[in-house]
Amino acid sequence: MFETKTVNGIEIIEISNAWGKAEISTLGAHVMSWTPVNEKPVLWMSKKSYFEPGKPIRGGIPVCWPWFGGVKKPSHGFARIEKWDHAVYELENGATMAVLTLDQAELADFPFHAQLAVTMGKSLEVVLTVVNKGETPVTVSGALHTYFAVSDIANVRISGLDGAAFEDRRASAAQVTGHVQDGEVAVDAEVDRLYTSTTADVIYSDLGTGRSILVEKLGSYSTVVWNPWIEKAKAMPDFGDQEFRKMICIEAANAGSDSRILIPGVSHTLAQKITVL
Ligand code: TA6
Repeated sequence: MFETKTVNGIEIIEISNAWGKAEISTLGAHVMSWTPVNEKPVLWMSKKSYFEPGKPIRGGIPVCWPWFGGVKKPSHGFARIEKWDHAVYELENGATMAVLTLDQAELADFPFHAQLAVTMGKSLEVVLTVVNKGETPVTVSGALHTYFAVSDIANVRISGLDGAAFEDRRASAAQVTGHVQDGEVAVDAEVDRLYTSTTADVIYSDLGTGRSILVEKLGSYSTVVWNPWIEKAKAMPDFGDQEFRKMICIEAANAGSDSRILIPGVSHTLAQKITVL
């Protein structure tokens, strides 16, 4: 079943079924929370997040499109700060699907149609499908910028990226390229890594709760792992100074060399599927 409520003039879709419950903001087509039945919340949300038109929500699953990062303003594209239309469907297997759409041509320098399909069943599946409705190819980048809730960042171990090349995107990095992941990813300082050529599934384990979560993806050769740590957390007004201890971002991306050329009329899909093991 689903209901909608309005907060600050923004419609929030609340879905619940036998598998759990979730909230999706129509501002940004943004999954704000997901709590499987008999589980603690899977996604993290800052207690200081903005929730107003034109500002990104800090937590959940930001939809970064049609560009990733600060290559242009607004950072991570306009999709996450625009209001999307929505429809909700109850599926035969007991899952619930919310379909959100955006196609305001004036937002981009090319006409497009974007759709985000969020299906909540045993897993949470988030599928971004985009189409270039113009006459010429355009290059886009993006990510499903998922913030996961953790007991403490010191308890996080991420497997599945061993041997993968990555770019160290911290401002303090002595060297950006030429890194290779050695074993599991653990975090004891700022981490801002773009793993540049991996389609691997990732499992992150929380040694504090004993919970492991499988993060699968589709339509992506790049994965981003981010934790701002102390200084960057302090520098963000919508991020509590100590909140970095309670989150890790694992993002299915089309970023860096994994940017995509959208041929007119040919769709591209970027998807992430999250399952509590
Ligand atoms: O995905 C990692 C990253 O690109 C970091 O460099 C940091 O900027 C983060 O995204 C958050 O970006 P935002 O624009 O949401 O503050």
